Amino acid sequence: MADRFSLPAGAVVADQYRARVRDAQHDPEAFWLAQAGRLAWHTPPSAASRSYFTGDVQISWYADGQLNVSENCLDRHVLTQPDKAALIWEGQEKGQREVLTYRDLHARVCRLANVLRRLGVRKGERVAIHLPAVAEGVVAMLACARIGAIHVVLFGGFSAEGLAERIQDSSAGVVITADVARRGAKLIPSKTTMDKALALCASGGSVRHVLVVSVSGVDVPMQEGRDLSYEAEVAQEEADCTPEVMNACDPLFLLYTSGSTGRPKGVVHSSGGYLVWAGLTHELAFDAQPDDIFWCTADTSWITGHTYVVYGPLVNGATVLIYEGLPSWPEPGQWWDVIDRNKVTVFYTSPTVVRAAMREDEAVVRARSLASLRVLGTVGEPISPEAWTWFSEEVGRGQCPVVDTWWQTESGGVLITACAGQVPGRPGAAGLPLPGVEIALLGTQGHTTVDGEGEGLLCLSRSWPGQAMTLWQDHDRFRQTYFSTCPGYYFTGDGARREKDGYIWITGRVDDVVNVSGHRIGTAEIEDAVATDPEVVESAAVGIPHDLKGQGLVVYVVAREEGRLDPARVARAVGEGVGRYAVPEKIYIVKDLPKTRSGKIVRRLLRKIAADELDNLGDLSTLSDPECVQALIRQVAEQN
Ligand code: 6R9
Repeated sequence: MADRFSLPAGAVVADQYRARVRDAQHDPEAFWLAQAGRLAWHTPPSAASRSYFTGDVQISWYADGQLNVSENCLDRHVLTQPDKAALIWEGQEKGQREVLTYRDLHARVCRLANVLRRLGVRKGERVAIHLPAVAEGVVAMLACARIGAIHVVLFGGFSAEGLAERIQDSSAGVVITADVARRGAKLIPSKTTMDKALALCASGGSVRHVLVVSVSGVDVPMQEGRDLSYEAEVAQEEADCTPEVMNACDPLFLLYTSGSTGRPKGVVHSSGGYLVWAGLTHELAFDAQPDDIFWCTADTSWITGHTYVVYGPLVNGATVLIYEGLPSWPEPGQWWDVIDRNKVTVFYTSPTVVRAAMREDEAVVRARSLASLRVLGTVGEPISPEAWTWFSEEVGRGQCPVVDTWWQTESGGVLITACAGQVPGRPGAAGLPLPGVEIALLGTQGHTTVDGEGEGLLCLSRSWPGQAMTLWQDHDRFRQTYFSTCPGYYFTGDGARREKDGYIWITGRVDDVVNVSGHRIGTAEIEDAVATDPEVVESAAVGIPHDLKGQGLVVYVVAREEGRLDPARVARAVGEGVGRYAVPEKIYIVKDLPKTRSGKIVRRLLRKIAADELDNLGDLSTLSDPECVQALIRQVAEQN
């Protein structure tokens, strides 16, 4: 039972927080049912969780409740605060700024929702959204929610192949893309890449229409009958649209993420439970206040963008900021200026951004006021105590709590953090599980729990409202992936250490997932892309520590014939198969990979060799050919 009690006596937390944890433990069903009261329901739910982690596995929250997510994020606030800014958008070009009130955002969402309906999109159909950081990204998600379509937001960095795979898997009927995406001085050809992707989809692919948002106004090829101008289409529609009444367990969206096996997983989130979780965690983690200007710098194609650019803050009636530009283009300090110009109160970003800022001249951050900031947060990867302290002192001027938030695509929202104003932060530690979140550390075999202080596989012993319901059209894979390693528990894929007073330190992924600047990259995905080259016999991708990116990706490739394969060609295969963001730091062409006698690649060794940690290679006696290690070290040294 020890794992049930997530708040040890030694933890120094605010009374309100302690009371919440106690209530949640005392009667979880009542606690979570009360949380449903955050939302406006067409039919309020009569029960909270009907979830179980055994047998077939079922994740079911507020099952008999009915609601519409966009109504919760918009209409409710249009009634009470129509003129409050919902969304402040700043473009990367000087002076580009737009403020959408709740009334404005509601109108835009309704117009697009009407377009989608006119194009035949019905409840339950998938709509793919492939947009840069423009207001239309938010509008598109909420428009889908309004008519009960399931949105699938796709990362701008995916290659045509990467897009095609996901569009086919989700069989989206409509795609919303842009002419181009601006990235500093570069223009990324979004529409052209999408055209290639659609050409790759099997003949008779599911996509009927492509709506093209004009970001820079450049001319792009439009396919007659299929492609439509977003602006021309929305201009024809009314600013009102009757919302579809949805069941709480109807999917709101699916979002692809990487795992240990090749194919990306379409994580499916619910309408009711997810929205409760988005609202509750936005409020708790960041101590959200009505007059906040909330800036989460995440791209909307990441779960962080879904939950903390769109659903969490908007369901709570807050003001969110979206900035299209890079932190240091055309010169360092852009993001600090965005904070000062817009009086941002909560700034939520990634450790990679913090590390990059730390490398700049201190004068850059010190020349800015940053006085509006109240709370700082990070997500996506561990933040070192040094980076945490720098963020707190230089950006927060020693005045703002820093919340390191640990969570995942599958969790819908934050699970572990030191809630601002409630739980004291501790540099390097993620914090405590949120009230009602019951974590357990399990032994490496997944059968014994680690009580109190100790280290183990990070699991959850009970469902929470934001938990993903399944993987798109593959419930069996869902069960296998998350519920078989530690029977009876949800296994996160991470390892963790717990201190005496309950603080959790995340020790990193224990599966074959590499975290490059917060991008979750499955090594199998990389290896699959490399394998498309006929000159490749086999390959192994591993992650090694990287100063700026947290982890860097290294790939070892065995070529069919010496001299016929070079690293640039392998890099191209990854760029084309997955996307440029996944191109490895370093590619080694080697003669052989170290394997166990049963033929398993020994990644531990590959990691150490790539990281140049040669003093302690560990036990080599289990290798089928221990000699290969010295040869490998030599080959790597030659290519460095
Ligand atoms: C929200 C998000 C999830 C994986 C997760 C873990 C790593 C996320 C972290 C963190 C240490 C943190 N991760 N936050 N590791 N400290 N605060 O990142 O979702 O893209 O699905 O990645 O990222 O390994 O399992 P997602």
